Amino acid sequence: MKPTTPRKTTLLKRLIRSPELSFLMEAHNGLSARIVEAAGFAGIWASGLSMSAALGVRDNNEASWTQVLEVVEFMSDGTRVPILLDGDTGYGNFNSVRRLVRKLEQRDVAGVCLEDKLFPKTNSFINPTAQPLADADEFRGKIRAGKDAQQCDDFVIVARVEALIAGWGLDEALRRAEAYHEAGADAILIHSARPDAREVLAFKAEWGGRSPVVIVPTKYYATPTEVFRRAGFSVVIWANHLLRSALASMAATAREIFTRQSLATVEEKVAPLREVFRLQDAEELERAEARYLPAGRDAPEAAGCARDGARPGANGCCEVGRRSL
Ligand code: SPV
Ligand code: MG
Repeated sequence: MKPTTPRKTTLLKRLIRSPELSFLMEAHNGLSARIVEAAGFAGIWASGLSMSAALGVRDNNEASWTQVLEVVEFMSDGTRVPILLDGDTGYGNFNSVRRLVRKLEQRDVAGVCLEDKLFPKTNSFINPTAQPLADADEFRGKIRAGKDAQQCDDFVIVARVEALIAGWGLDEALRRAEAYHEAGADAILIHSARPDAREVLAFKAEWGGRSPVVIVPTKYYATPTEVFRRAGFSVVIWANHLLRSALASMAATAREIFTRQSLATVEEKVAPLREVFRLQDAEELERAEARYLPAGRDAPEAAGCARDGARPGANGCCEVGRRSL
C-alpha cells in the first residue's frame, strides 16, 4: 500500500499551530512556487502584491479573482507544500468569500488570508491615508461564512487585522482580532508598516496565546528572527522577496543585453537552460513519452498527426497536412 501523505490543508494547519516558529516564502507563479519548495520552505505565501506585479498590474484588485485563481492553480499544481493565498478582502462580500473558499479547495490551495479593508484594496505600504477599514461586524461575517463553506476541516482561514496600518491603534487591533477569532479564524495576521517591531510585539504581548499570530516583517526587516521566536509568533511571512530579486536581476540583464547588443557577458550570470528544464521537470515528460507513445515513432509528429486527423507515414511524418512545430 502507498503511504498516505497528509493533505496540504492538514500540513498548513499543523504549521500554523506548531509551537515552533514557521516560515512562508512568497511566490507569484508556478516557477517561483517550485523554487520556494526546492529551497526547503514548508509552505508558500501566494502574495497579492507579487502576483499582481508579475501580471504587470497594481495591487488594487486590478487582476480579477478568477485571474488570481488561475495563477495560484499553476502554483498548486507544481508543488507539494501547502499554499496560503493572500485573498485580499475576499473580492466582495461574505458570498464571494464562500465561493472563493470552495474554488480554492478544488484547486488544493490550503488556506486563504483575508484582510479587513474595503474592496478594491490598496497595498498596505502605499499610502496610510488610503487604508479604509471594513466594518468589523461585516468582516466577522466573512470569516464565519468562509469557515462554514470549507469542505475540509483543516482548510485554514487567516484573518488579517489592518488597524495598525490604518492608524487606529492597538486597542482597535485587539478588539478586531478578538471578533475574528470568535468568528472562527484559525490565526490572526497582525500587520504593521513601522520600521521596527514594537507594534506587533505589543500586540502579541496583549494577545498572548489566544490563537496563532502571523507577521509580515517587510518593513521591520532588520529585527532579528530570534525576537519573533521568543515572542511566540507562529508564522513569519517573507512576503515579496522573490519578486523583488527577480525584478532587480531581470532589469540588470535587460540593460546589459540592450547596451552591449550581445549575450556574451550575461551567459555565465543567468541560470543555465538545463535549470529551466529541471524546474519544468522535462525529464518526466520524456519518461511518459517512452511509456505512452507507440515505439519507434517520432513523438511530436505522431501527436501532430492525431491532431490533424492524418495517419503517420512510414517515417512517422504525416502524409497530409504536415505542420511545422
Ligand atoms: C502581499 O504580499 O501582497 C501582502 C503583504 O499583502 S503586504 O504587501 O505587506 O501588504
Ligand atoms: Mg497583499
